[in-house]
Amino acid sequence: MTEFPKDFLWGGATAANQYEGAYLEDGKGLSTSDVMTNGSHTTPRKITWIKPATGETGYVEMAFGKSINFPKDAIPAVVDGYYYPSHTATDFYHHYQEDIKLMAEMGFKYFRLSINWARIFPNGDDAEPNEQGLEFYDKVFDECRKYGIEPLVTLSHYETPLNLSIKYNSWTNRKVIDFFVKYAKTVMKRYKGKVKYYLTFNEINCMSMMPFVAAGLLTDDDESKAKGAHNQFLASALTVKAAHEIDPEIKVGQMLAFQPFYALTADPKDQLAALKANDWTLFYSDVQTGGRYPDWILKEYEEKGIKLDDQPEDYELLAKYPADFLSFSCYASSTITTHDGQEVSGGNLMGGVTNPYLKTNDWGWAIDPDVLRIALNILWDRYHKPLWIVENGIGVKDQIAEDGHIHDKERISYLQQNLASMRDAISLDGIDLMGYTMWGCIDLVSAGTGEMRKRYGFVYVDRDDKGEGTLKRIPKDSFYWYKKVIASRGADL
Ligand code: BGP
Repeated sequence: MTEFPKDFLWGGATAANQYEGAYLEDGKGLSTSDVMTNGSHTTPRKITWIKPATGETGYVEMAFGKSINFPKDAIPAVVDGYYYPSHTATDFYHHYQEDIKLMAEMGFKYFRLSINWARIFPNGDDAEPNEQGLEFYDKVFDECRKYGIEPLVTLSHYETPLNLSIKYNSWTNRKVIDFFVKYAKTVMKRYKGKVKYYLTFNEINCMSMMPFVAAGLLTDDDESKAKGAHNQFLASALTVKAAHEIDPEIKVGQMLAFQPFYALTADPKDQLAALKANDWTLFYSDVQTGGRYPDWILKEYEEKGIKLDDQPEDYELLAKYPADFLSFSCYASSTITTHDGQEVSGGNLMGGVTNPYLKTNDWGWAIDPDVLRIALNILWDRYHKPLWIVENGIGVKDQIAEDGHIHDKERISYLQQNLASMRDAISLDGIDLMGYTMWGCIDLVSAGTGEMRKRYGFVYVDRDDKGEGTLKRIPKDSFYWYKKVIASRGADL
């Protein structure tokens, strides 16, 4: 069997709000994820709010593709009587030494984590950073270094400081660009020599589907989302510029949620629908990685009467400082049709209909290893920039067997096929794939449902959907399997 390249970056991925817990410890401020309750496969998560003038409380539901405009005069807030999974999560904050040791045992070269922005700037717009927050990540990076693990840092992973949402309506306001760039510069300077790879915004395109969750917007009309995207693009360009000035060794990547759309039939109408749906995702990489707005979106903005709060020099900046590499998440494919009467696929972030050729997991996500090779080819052909799969994996309701172990065959089989697909993309298609960080390498809270039982990890964490459990870490069968895969550089899947 062909091996993966010698310098392939093997590892796993996490996000602060789903993993760290300690949501108010050591000076951390509230972030958007801290006001999100748990949900389930059938019941959406809720974002709770308060009306400061009257004390009235309530919630809006976070259902994919559904509008979530907050009521007038309401601000998102932590409210009594709800369970908020991010407050404790799986407590990486107090388990980082144990967890990094487990990652080292598997042979990780890279550990993707996010810095929680509200640990560094608790309100987002503070004059000075919070030293205790900075110290925490110093300890984490030093621990990684002990084992020769490099960190891959996401600067913003669905955890905008809540104050920025309330005070500025988040990314709709150009002021937030400055706050973000200040934060980015603060951490890039502080961790110079410790962190080489950064990602700006996790799944930047998800702002169009869930503007509050992904980017902290309190409004979700098309103009707000267009402005939000524009301002994030500018923040990304300015971060690339600053990174190269601080240390030419630093590389700043884009992070896109890429779940390619297939047409259900050969009907040209379906083909066109799939093409346009993919264009919507790729708009974000056309700008952030490609450096320019595609013509069709400018036409669309014009037709809808959408006005960006832009300046002519914005476009020079975008062209001059595109992302150094393009990373993406890819769990599944989506299927689209213009024909009525098709079964709608369940639980799928991007929507779409059931693909008759594919099985799904318990949450309705299509199991489709070929989609990685397809996604890699599309992105490589379009941008010719190094690619990195920074999220992929399968959510499974793992159980501890009578022998005390977790026999997660389904996960191993999913990953075997997915890795084979990546290997083909490298060896048969000549694609520059830098690495792979499997999502949720140690069990953590699900972003979509807030559940614990939707588990992705190589390591089981004893915690349930109510936040109860000992937090004990137990390696699953996939832990030993992945260790063997990394040791054999993918020859032994
Ligand atoms: C991506 C997010 C992650 C992660 C993953 C799995 O969209 O970047 O934060 O959670 O999806 O999704 P879920 O947790 O809903 O299963």
